[in-house]
Amino acid sequence: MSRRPIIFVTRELPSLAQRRLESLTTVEVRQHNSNTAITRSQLLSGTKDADGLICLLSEKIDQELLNSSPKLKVISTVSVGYDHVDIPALKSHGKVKLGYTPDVLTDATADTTVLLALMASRKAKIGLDSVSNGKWGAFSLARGLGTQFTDKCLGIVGFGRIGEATAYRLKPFGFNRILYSASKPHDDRARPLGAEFAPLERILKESDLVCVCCPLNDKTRGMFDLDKFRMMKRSAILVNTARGAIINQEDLVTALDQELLAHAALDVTVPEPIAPDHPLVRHDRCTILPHIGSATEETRNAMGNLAIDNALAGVFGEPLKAEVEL
Ligand code: 8YV
Repeated sequence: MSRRPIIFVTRELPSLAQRRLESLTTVEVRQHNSNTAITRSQLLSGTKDADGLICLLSEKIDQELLNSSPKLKVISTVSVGYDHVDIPALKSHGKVKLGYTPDVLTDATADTTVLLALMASRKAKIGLDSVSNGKWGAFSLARGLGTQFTDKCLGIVGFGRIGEATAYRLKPFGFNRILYSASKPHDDRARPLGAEFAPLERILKESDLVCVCCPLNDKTRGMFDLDKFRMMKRSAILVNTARGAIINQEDLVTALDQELLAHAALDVTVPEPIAPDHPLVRHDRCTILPHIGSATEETRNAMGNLAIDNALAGVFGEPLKAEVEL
């Protein structure tokens, strides 16, 4: 009798997906079931005999891992982003498919962008701190005032699924214009929103709220640096729910200190977790969430299930439900 394919899973999945994983009978599931992140050597030894791997964005998938896993047919990442995967190495290796989890996390991530935009515009960080530190004080008509989005300009950097969903959510707040940047214009998707394709520089110059929704790659790494912050309105808000490395964080500290922009609201940082004494964490005009973009029951279970589907398809040589074209 031929052996059952082995799928190695680097973390516990959300409860419903985890139950499904545990009920699988056509494959042997091996799981690193600890609350702490898997170490590199645990990842390499767990994947060594595996036909399939279910992994997270924090786990580096590179040439060394491919070389040490001769049976591997599929890598199934529980994420839409795959900047942790060495794509050229995977491409030249040629025998391993890459599955990911697009679409199912679009709504949750766009919701988080809106959450951060509102937190920043209404100075929620200072307000929350004042409540918990006993500094709420007497009601003031003049202090702690935020801004609103009515008649302002919205800039969306990256107009994929999440960028588009973000624009749909934010439009009803009353923006009078929406600008977007992308590698090419998306006229059909932009038309119903009345969104205009624009170069990044124009977006930075004209927008009151700039939302970063693009993938991390060679073109976008460090894209937001001091030069770019100098182009922004001093009253502008920057929200990043994509990847921390798209922003040069040292430059962001300088830009906030020099009041080149009003507020940065981040769901992603470098590293994650960011140190609690990092100047961005300490800054009144920087709001940071711990990478919760996709962190809802519904979304994380859907991501887990899609990752299982991709892994199962891959180990049995079938087309993946959501495959990255290499
Ligand atoms: C995920 C993300 O929660 O999907 C992505 O690319 O950044 C997050 O939404 C994370 O990847 C979990 O692995």
